[in-house]
Amino acid sequence: MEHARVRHWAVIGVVMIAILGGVLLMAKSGTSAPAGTRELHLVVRDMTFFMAGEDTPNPTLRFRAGEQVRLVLRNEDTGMQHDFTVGSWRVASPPLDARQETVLEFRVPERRGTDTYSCRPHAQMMYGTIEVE
Ligand SMILES: [Cu+2]
Repeated sequence: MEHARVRHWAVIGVVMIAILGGVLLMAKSGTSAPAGTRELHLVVRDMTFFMAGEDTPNPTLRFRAGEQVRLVLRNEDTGMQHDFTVGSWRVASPPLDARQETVLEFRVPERRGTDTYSCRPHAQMMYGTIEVE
């Protein structure tokens, strides 16, 4: 009986710590963008787009129709200019030199389906899919 009670409180303690950790994590990640804005960080290296910290080349970007996006783009390719554009959305960054970074803020169209993003100077190889759901 006594043993079961101790275990009961231990379980509650673990759950409380998990909830607290989740709240802290949410507070921390929410500092850079206003509520409801999706923020993503894209990096260009070796003529390829990557999500910062990941290694899937030219990853599929997923958005919700109508959502606000804050896209941070960084060019890490030495000696080469790159940009980011979604032609059908009229979204385009300026060309970035190596080690340059820019922030694009835009609203995803209210239309589900797929679109394509690319780098204009290298659109033949630097492109990927956007899925809007
Ligand atoms: Cu490029």
